[in-house]
Amino acid sequence: MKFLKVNINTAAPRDPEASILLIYTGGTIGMVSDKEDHHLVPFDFSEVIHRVPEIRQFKVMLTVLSLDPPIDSSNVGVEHWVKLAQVIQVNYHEYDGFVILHGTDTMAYSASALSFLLENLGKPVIFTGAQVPIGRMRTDARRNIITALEIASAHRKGRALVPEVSIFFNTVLLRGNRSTKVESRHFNAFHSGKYPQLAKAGIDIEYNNSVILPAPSQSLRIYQELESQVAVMKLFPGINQSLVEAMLKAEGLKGLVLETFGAGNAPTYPWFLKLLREAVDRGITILNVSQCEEGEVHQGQYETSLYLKEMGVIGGSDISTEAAITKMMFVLAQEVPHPEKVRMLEMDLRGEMTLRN
Ligand code: ASN
Repeated sequence: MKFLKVNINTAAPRDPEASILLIYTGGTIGMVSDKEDHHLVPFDFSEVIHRVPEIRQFKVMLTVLSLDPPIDSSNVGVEHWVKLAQVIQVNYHEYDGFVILHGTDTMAYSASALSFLLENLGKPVIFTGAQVPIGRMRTDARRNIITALEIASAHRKGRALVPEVSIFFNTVLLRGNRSTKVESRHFNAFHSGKYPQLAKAGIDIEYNNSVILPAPSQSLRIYQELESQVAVMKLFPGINQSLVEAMLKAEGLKGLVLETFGAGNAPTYPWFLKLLREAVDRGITILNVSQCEEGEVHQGQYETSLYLKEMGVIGGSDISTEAAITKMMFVLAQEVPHPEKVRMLEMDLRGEMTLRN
């Protein structure tokens, strides 16, 4: 996988307010209709930039890297996340901020993964994209790119206003690992129901400073390992024993995100309890997250979650599924003893969950 530097004719202002690295990975933002079949396929970024002439008015130094070839975000994998983290590390000191153009379908997963891979991040890493390709009249791409660039450049007294991995979309800036794609048709594609918006873009961009992560006191550390032997199991009434068994006994499985009902509840069928208990005893790490859009997991509130706690299932509080699966990939790849991995999953590492005592 490689990134190409795109030579674009942006203005190089004499007195730039910031320098930004724009990383194009693909997604609808840069798609065109395939001539034969009329389905959307990604296209070259040098074309994309021609559609946003406003960028030339920005007083920022802009460098563009483009994934070659660009991809639909359904094809994003662990290797793309590691590569993006490496690109940010290599360029970290040269730029004030990073904007990643990415398909919307898996953007919340990618933003979550990057939040874990980049520890002590002191600069903005903003994901954005579009619902309508940039070549179309009613595209939302132009506004999303321009606002993301503005937020990535925003600083006060030499410090970035938003030193974390976030998603800017439509009118809102959200913490990356708190976001979920909720819309496939309208422009307000992302939501973060369990955490306040970091900023809202109207006539002005209003920052909600009290909920933005503080600047770190230590320097950036990147991680390059993710464990891919993980799975998500969404519970539903009537779930079938052989399916649960096949999943829990899948060869090599190391971790499971269990999407439970309400405040972290699951069936108490004897076969279900037995399979879960055996999995935990085999060393499979299980993280309990709720299917609810609001509220959190509280293991032990009901009998239907008490046994999960007793057998060693970890309560995920209000973490989203996207953040839970990427956090699990990150934590299980660490070379630390198992109890330390459990402790990390219970902790709030990058603002991804709310801890309540
Ligand atoms: N399929 C596209 C993607 O995620 C959707 C989009 O970007 N709006 O790459």
